[in-house]
Amino acid sequence: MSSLKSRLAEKIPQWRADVRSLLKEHADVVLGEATIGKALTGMRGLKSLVCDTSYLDPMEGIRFRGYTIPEVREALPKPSPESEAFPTGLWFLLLTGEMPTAEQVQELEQELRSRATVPSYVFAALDALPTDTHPMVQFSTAITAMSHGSKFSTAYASGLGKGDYWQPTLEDALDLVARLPVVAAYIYRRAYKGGQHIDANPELDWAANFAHMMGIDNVEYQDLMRLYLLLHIDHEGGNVSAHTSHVVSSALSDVYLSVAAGINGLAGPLHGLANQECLKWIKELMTHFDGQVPSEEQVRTYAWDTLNGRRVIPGFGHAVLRNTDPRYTAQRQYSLAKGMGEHPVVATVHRLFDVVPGVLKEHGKAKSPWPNVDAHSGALQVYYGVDQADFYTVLFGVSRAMGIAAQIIWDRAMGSSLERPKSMTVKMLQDAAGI
Ligand code: CMX
Repeated sequence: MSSLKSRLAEKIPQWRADVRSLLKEHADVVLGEATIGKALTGMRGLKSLVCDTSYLDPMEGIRFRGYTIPEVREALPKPSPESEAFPTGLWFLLLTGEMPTAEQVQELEQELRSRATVPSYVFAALDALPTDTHPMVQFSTAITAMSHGSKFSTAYASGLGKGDYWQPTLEDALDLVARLPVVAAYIYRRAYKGGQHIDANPELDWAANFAHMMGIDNVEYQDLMRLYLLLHIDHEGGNVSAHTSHVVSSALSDVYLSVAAGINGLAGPLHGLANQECLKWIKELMTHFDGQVPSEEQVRTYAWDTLNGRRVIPGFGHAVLRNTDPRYTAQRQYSLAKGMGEHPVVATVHRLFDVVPGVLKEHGKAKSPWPNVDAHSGALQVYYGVDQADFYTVLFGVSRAMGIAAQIIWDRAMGSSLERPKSMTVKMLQDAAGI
């Protein structure tokens, strides 16, 4: 048994006991209130989900199993002391709650390498789509198609007991995570490089191999890929993609179907697609001002034009965060440390940081005027020549699928219930309000 699986097998009985005891002895403890306001505003802030992999504090940002972003970047195993940490190590941490050793990460990397063969029917399904199909549609299609080989669904059909659901779910998750870079690189090469595909390099780690299969063998980009895939991995349970996958998975749909559902949510412009929208907005802004890095005044004018046109400024604001997203800060620091600040797109992103929050504050609508992860990620990709903005949400999705899969494994291990909240009619709300 791999050390990942054995750590889970050892820990799950205690986690189950903790959850059972909460349910048996404290089920009536009130966590928050469902009000008419919450029902009509997307349940914003309603405490009604459980997620152990990560927690999002409005001011501090994300913590992965209790660790901040700087802490995981420092403590997780790395290919070399100067490199970024292996995102697969963070997946181990999300799954088990334990900081992995270098040996455990190497074992997981090897496990993923051995599972990375994508069934030919997945490529056939992709090849049946027009090449200009949005990359997120292609990505979702490929993930859905892989459900054909789900080990969970086969085991479930054979009468698998509930206590063991997590085991074939872990198998499916390992297969899925192993294959995602192959699938995503296939989509990239198909969409933008004339379908000239590149084989995996077994010498490389999971993240670096993704960069290699995209066709970028620059070691700096491989390191950026590690950082990118680490930063986007998980953002607790209530965001659109994780929440959607959780609901679908609660019906015991397999990992592929559940993750694909979340990926479809990630493809929305208010969620993951904001990274695409942000780069497009920046390019339009720059084009508007002769392709130069715009001045502060020009950014202010353009931001106001966007707001007055009743559009959102992509990459700014957040449903939970009320401060600059530490995922943004990590990317900004990375760009400055690597001397990327002079690149016109990176410089424009930094100028937006100086201007847009002030504009959004003056506008007075957004509860948070600060940048989120999507405000910076595209500029780093452009720096290394990946300027196909339509592909950016696939990069996000490769990473986020890991966090979602970890959450699903936890749900299965805990025997989480079918998700079925109660809806009400507007008339019922009016009655409740005494109208
Ligand atoms: N530009 C313009 N208006 C904005 C805004 C922005 N960046 N952020 C919020 N607002 C507006 C909202 O549209 C809303 O307007 P209405 O009252 O007319 O509907 C008002 O401010 C209040 O919204 P909020 O409570 O602050 O924000 P929400 O929780 O409703 O939405 C989010 C959060 C992220 C969808 C919103 O800030 C937004 O649209 N941002 C731009 C898109 C973006 O960057 N999304 C990525 C988020 C991170 C991720 O999931 O990847």
